[in-house]
Amino acid sequence: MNSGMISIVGRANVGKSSLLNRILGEKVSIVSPVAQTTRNMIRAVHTEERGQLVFLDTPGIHKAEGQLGKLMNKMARRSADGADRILLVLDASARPWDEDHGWMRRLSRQQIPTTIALNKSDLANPHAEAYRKLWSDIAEAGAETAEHGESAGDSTCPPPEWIATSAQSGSGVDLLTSRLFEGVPEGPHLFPEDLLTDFPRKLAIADVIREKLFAYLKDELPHSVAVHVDKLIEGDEQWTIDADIYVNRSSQKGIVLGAKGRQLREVNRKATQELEEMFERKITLNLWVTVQKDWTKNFWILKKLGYAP
Ligand SMILES: Nc1nc2c(ncn2[C@@H]2O[C@H](COP(=O)(O)OP(=O)(O)OP(=O)(O)O)[C@@H](O)[C@H]2O)c(=O)[nH]1
Ligand SMILES: [Mg+2]
Repeated sequence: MNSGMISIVGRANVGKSSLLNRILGEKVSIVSPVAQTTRNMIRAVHTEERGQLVFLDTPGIHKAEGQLGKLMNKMARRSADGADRILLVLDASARPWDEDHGWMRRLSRQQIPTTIALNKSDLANPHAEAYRKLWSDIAEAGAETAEHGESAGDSTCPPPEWIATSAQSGSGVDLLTSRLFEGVPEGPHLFPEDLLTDFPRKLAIADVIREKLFAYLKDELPHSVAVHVDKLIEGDEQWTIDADIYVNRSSQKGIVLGAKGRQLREVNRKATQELEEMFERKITLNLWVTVQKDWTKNFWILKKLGYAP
């Protein structure tokens, strides 16, 4: 058997969480068209006869503003440190961004083997070659710097393996999974076989609510919104969940509520439906919108939300 830890990294919105859910065949990490959807590190376990892959889904690297953004970037960068292998996800349908560049520079200078998923291959992908060229240029430049003694980095970083994937259609995902199994050390399972994720239940519920909410919010508003599960009562027959939706300013409260609170009711309905499927129970979900002035800058609130260590 082969078993190992794989850190999934890349810039925001490339499909890291979508790809993870596809590999697992289960939804453990929320997905949305909004950049910076994932805010925590989410550990998920994929067990097969051939071994176990333990994934860490991470926030996408982005130009950070404020304490939350910086914490997310830091979390993502550090996740690469303890991994047996890195899965760098790129969006082949878009040209390389500075953040892709940044990851390549970082990964090409370290010794952890890297697999690269050129994701969104179901879309036109005229930029796939540009990414390959970018990697070889960066790796070459790194090797030259090391030769001139300007860097302590070792130039013998193994070349990455490239696989075209589509988290949407599933194409390339089986191949990717096989290559990841081949690419981690021989060894027994690291976690119990029936464990899918150790992400705390209250945080997972908050994320489902946030995902439903993101579908309605535009521009910068998603980045000003957080969800905190205040109470979770797990009865035998049904669960009751009380959750607060935090916004930064009182002007944002009405936007979240929508006309006559209709939007929030819709969010509640969709979240309840998904949570009932997830936990196979009847769920009563109570949602409140609360103004928490500048919560994105408040360390204690970030900690309460599980966004800070
Ligand atoms: N067409 C297409 N869309 C995809 C694919 N993978 C992901 N998406 C879409 O891309 C968007 C971002 O997906 P996520 O999985 O949330 O991306 P992420 O990299 O986890 O993003 P962050 O958590 O913000 O860093 C969503 O709208 C997905 O539906 C794919 O293979 N093809
Ligand atoms: Mg994500």
